[in-house]
Amino acid sequence: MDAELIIIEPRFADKIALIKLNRPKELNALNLQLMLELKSALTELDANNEVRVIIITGNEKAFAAGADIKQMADQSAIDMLRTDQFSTWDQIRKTKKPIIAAVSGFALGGGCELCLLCDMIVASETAQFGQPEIKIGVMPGAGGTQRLPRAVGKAMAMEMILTGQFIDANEAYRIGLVNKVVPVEIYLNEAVRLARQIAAQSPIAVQLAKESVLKAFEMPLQEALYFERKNFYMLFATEDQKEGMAAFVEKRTPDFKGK
Ligand code: DAK
Repeated sequence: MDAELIIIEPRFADKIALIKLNRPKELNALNLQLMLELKSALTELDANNEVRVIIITGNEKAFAAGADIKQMADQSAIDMLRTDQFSTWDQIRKTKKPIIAAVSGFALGGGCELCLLCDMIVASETAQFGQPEIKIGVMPGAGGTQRLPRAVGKAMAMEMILTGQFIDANEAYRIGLVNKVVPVEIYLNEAVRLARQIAAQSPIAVQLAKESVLKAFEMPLQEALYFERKNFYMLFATEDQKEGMAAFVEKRTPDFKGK
């Protein structure tokens, strides 16, 4: 795929791939082209057996400062409805492999929502998160009003969404929005370290575990528990389950093949 606004860096030796958002002058504002490229990259990497974990990152100054306000400014409601340009976001949600957001600088509006669509967030000490849409006369539209309260609870989500104020990385950690906060020099390495740990597991178990965790936010408890149990049973059809349990008994490291 010829991408202009993202850089894809496969690291097959580690079974991971990095996607770098690359509109630095615009603080990685998520315009339609960038979102389409991101969607295609995720679709390709999700289908690539050499890749088990995907990292999305930006640069030190910005993960992404939101959807591109200049591109949206003159749109009418009917334009938006007719083109449904934002449906690319649904595709990101459908990625089966785990996605880690490695965040430094601004993660605002759609940028924060993109983080919320990822499965884990590693933040640099300089990261700032916010849903400032209220300040430009709108509100979050890519999941912020739903995923943020599920991640951090109603009180903090309300405050962030209704005031538009940003929170810093330590506050994001305190309220459970991010997994860890590390110095800016190492945030990407830290995300890679986390990705490698996951990539060493059985990819089928990882996929079904991710799918099951996401159901916690989408289904009533009883149905979700049933869904979890079926996934658990299904893993007994894999060679990786046999390998994992045999390796435990034989006191060796398992070699998961993804079969
Ligand atoms: N869009 C377009 N350009 C942006 C931008 C954005 N979101 N954020 C920054 N830029 C551009 C600036 O216009 C500036 O460009 P020039 O003027 O130099 O040409 C350049 O990036 C550098 O920005 P600043 O000069 O403003 O830099 P500062 O360090 O002074 O300030 C800032 C950084 C991040 C505090 C500030 O740029 C800012 O407040 N940016 C806007 C943040 C924001 O309001 N974000 C939310 C946007 S609304 C949906 C999907 C997604 C969405 C909605 C629905 N569906 C699936 C339905 C998402 C909506 C949004 O994200």
